[in-house]
Formats: sequence, structure tokens, C-alpha cells
Amino acid sequence: MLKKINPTQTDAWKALEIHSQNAKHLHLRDLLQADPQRFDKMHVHLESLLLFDYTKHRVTEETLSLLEQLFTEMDVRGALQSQLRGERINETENRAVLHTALRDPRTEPLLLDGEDVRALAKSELKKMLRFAEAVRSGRKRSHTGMRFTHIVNIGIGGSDLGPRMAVEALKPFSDRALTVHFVANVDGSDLHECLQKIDPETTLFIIASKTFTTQETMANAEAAKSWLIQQLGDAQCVEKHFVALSTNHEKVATFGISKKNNFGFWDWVGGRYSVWSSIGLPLCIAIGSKAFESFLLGAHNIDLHTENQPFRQNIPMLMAALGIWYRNFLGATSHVVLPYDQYLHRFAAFLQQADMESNGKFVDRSGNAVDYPTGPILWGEPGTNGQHAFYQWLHQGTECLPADFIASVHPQHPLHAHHAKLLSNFLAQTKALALGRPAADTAFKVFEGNRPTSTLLLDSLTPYALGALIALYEHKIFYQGVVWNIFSFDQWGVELGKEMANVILPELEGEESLGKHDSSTSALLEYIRARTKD
Ligand code: G6Q
Repeated sequence: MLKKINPTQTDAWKALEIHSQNAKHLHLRDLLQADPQRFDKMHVHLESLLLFDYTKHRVTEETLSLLEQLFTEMDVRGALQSQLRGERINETENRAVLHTALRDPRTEPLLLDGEDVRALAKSELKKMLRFAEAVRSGRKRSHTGMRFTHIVNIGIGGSDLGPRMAVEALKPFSDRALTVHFVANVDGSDLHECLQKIDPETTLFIIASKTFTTQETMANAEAAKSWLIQQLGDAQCVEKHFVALSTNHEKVATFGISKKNNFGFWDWVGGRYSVWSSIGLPLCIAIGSKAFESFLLGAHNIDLHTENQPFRQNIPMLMAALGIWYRNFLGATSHVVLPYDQYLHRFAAFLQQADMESNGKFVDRSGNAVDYPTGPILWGEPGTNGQHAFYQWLHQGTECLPADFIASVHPQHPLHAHHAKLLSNFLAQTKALALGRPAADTAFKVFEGNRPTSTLLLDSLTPYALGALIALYEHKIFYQGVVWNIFSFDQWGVELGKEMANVILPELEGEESLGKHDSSTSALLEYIRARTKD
């Protein structure tokens, strides 16, 4: 189990508080100038995969050793072992957290309640890979005997963001004869627009829902089913055109999907960590089983990396520690992720859920309100687009926040001149943010600089590299949650609004008098009801 330690009571935290008073005055310009060897000491290179450069951070050797001490006092390594061993570290839901087992090729048993989770994961993976290949090869046919050309994933949150981001990221590796669509929103326009683009005879619907009770997904799934039956004029078509990704076999059967067409997973896979499970099916169909296995392996190798490397060579630990430094000691309220890669255009949206749903918590592991900031706002957009939008704020705004710059040395397209331009911007931005321009003819043109950045430079955005990239952030999020003494794997914060929506829905649809609400909600409800009467 995870220890319950208030991080502010550790020696390292207290020392960091004192140290930060002086460190506030450090300028990256001086740090970089004072030590020409700074890069040599502050980067991690994973051969033929990626380079992580943390030279442009407002830290000294002392900062880093105090952060390392904090990690030791908070026992982050012990916590990782608790996770990897399958202890029920998601205490408020009484669940283990074992998404790492889904990508673990090792065959030694890993037991949870007497069951070997590695073996379970492998057998479900095999079933999914076989199915994906059958769709890709055309062996799996539609109700009217056609090859599938459209795949529609219906799911939301963790059952949407991961596969959606990854399908976009790995487009160059995908079979272009298959188009993968994603429908998430209960706003009917999402499904409606999708239905305009697909051919009912050649569309496979994937209903992705761990619980198979989520309002949005069930509404879209039912509507898609009715639409298909109406289009093909035969209720039997559901058998060939619908599959499910779910832990709830009963509900799947009630919907009309047979057991063989349900690809299962388990309660020890959290939604936002589920792209490695059967929730990855749309990705697997898009890129094929070999590439999907490579995606899993890339993540597994980061699991081994973070388990075994010392702090100064451990990328997720460094990412986590730097984030804590800015959040808790230098007052940063947000963290920006800037992939200079159009294929990663959904990466920040994916991370936003992974990070903010995990670490946006104000209650510690003992149930007390924390008296220090926890997870920051995470946001981002691809470069160079962002440069023409919000970078003004990054360069000359009044807040200083850490940024992750991500790019690949080799592009996945043949337009090499474009890539040189992209990378020149990529390098120029982190340099400009760090050094600024202290003197100018007017104050308006002054750049203070001292804006910290990490650079994550992939060799190329392959399935293996994407798996690794996601796993780096997953572990970062985990370590930060451990240090902040919060539970990162529950999400009680999403419940209240859902409960209230269930009360409001019948009131919105019905004629009866309204229940008790605050004056604003009542008035808005009345307003909508009055305008939708006929
Ligand atoms: C993720 C959350 C949440 C969840 C969705 C969809 O960690 O739990 O985003 O994934 O609410 O849930 P279902 O998969 O059960 O439909």
C-alpha cells in the first residue's frame, strides 16, 4: 500500500522551500553561460529512441539533489513496486492498478487474487490481434458479405481519448483503405456527422465502454444500432457489425453483442490508462497486430527504464520532479505540452485527461484537505500553430510556466524542407524562452526569458516510440501523485455533475413541476422548457 506521508513534513520539502528563495533569482541565461558542460550533465539519451534534455530548467545541482531526496523520503520507488506487484493502491475503489501488465511480454505469473494477470492479458490480446487481422485482411465480412472500410469507435473519456490520439499519431503506419472514426459526445451532432460519412454496408461499430452504462456511449450505441438496422433492413446485421470492448459482459449481451464479439478487460485497468487493453482495438485495426505489439513493447521498455534507472537518468522521475519544483516551489499554475508534430495533434488533449483526472485532487490519502498545490492545469497545441496564437503569452505574459517541447528528428512524410523549417522553429522557441532579449529599443520588445522548457526529441514517431512516450507521461503522473500524497487512480470529481444531470433530464423532457434547484438553474430550466414546448 502507498504510504501516507505529508510531503511538506519531509526534510527535503523544507530544504526546498528555503532553497527556492534563492533559486527564484536564478536566470537561465546565467546558468547556461556559467557552465558550458550543462547539457552533458542534464540530458538522458535512450539509444535510437529519444533524447530528453532538461538543461533549460531553472535548477542547480543542489535543486536536483534535494528533489531526489524528496523522492527518496516519499518512497516513490517503493510506491512503484506496490503498483507493479498489483497491490490495491487505488484504495478508494479497492482496486489494483496494473495497466503495466497489459504491455508486459514476460511470462512469469503475476498473481492477483490467485489469477495470473499477465496470462489473462495475453490471452485477450491474442483474441484482439486475431480479430484485427481478420478485419484488415477482409476475412471478417459484413452482413452483406463486404469488406469493412469504416470503423466507428463509440466511447468517451478513457474509452476515446487514448485510441483517438494514437490512431491520429500513427496514421502513417495505418491501412488507408480503412477509415477510423470516433464518436464520443452525447451532443447528437457528433454521431449525426459521422453517419453522413460512412457506408452502412461496410461499417464496423466498436462500442468501447468499461462499464457499458455510460450515458453518452449508450445513447450513441443505441442510436447507431437503430440506424444500421434501418439502413440494412435486417435486425440480424447487429451480429456482424457490432463488437464491444467492455468488462461488463452481461450488459454487452443485453445490448445484443455475443460473447465472442466482446473483447474484455478488467477492473485493474483504469479508463485513462486503458489504451493498452482491448480499448486499443481501433488502433490495432488501423496499424495491424505487429505494429500494435511494438507499441506495447515501447511502453514496457519505459516501465523497465523507470524501475531501474537512477534518478538523474530516469526520465519520468525527472519530469515529475521538475513539475513539482515549478508547481510547489516556484508557483506555476499550469504546464504546457507542445508537440512539433501534426500527427500528435490530440496528444495534449489525451494527456489533459491522464494528468488532470489523476492529480486534480484536494484531499490527501488520509482524507484531509491538502495545504499545498497538487496537479496543475495541463494544456497544449501543436507547434508551429501555437506560435501564431498563444506563444505571445508564453514569451511576454506575467506568468512563468514549464513547457514540454516534443519533436522527431525524422519526419513521417517526404517533405524534408518542411521538416527543417519545423525543427528550426522548435529549437528557436526553447532558446528564445530561456534567453529572452534583455535589451531592446522599447520596453515592448523586451523578453525577460528565464522560461523553462524540457526537450523530448524522438528519433521518429513510430508505434514503439509512441508507446514509450505515453508511458513516460504515465509514470510521471504516478510519481507526482505519490509525492503529493493523493490517490491518482480514482475520479470521484466526475460523479456529482452526472448525478445532477440524471435528476434534470426528466424535468427537461417532462411537463411536471420542477424539483428544488438554485434560482439560476431553475430559471434556465424553465427558459429551455418554455422554448421547446411545441
Ligand atoms: C477514466 C475515467 C473516464 C471513463 C469514461 C468512460 O479514467 O474513468 O474517463 O473512461 O467515463 O467510461 P466507460 O468506459 O465505462 O464508458
